[in-house]
Amino acid sequence: MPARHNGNTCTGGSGGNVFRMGVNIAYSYVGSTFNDEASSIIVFPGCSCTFWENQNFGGPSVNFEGVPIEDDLQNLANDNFNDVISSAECIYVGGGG
Ligand SMILES: [Ca+2]
Repeated sequence: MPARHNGNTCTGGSGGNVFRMGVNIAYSYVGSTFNDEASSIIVFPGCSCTFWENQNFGGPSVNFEGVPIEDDLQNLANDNFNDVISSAECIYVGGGG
């Protein structure tokens, strides 16, 4: 079943350690569990999420717009962002889901 924005979070996933980000929220540090550990992320339709290599929104960044595709899984390795993200921001832009 495709992931869906549920009004409370913009990212999620299934199984294992899942980093769930709220809507219209930014984390200057994603926390020790996910820092330099995330390999993939699900961005729900209607959300726009940006991830930075360094804390405090520093260094290179990558942006994902949630689209209603099968499972919405974004492989961070495709953007050379595997195991590097340290800060993140997600906003709800609407129009998805
Ligand atoms: Ca990092």
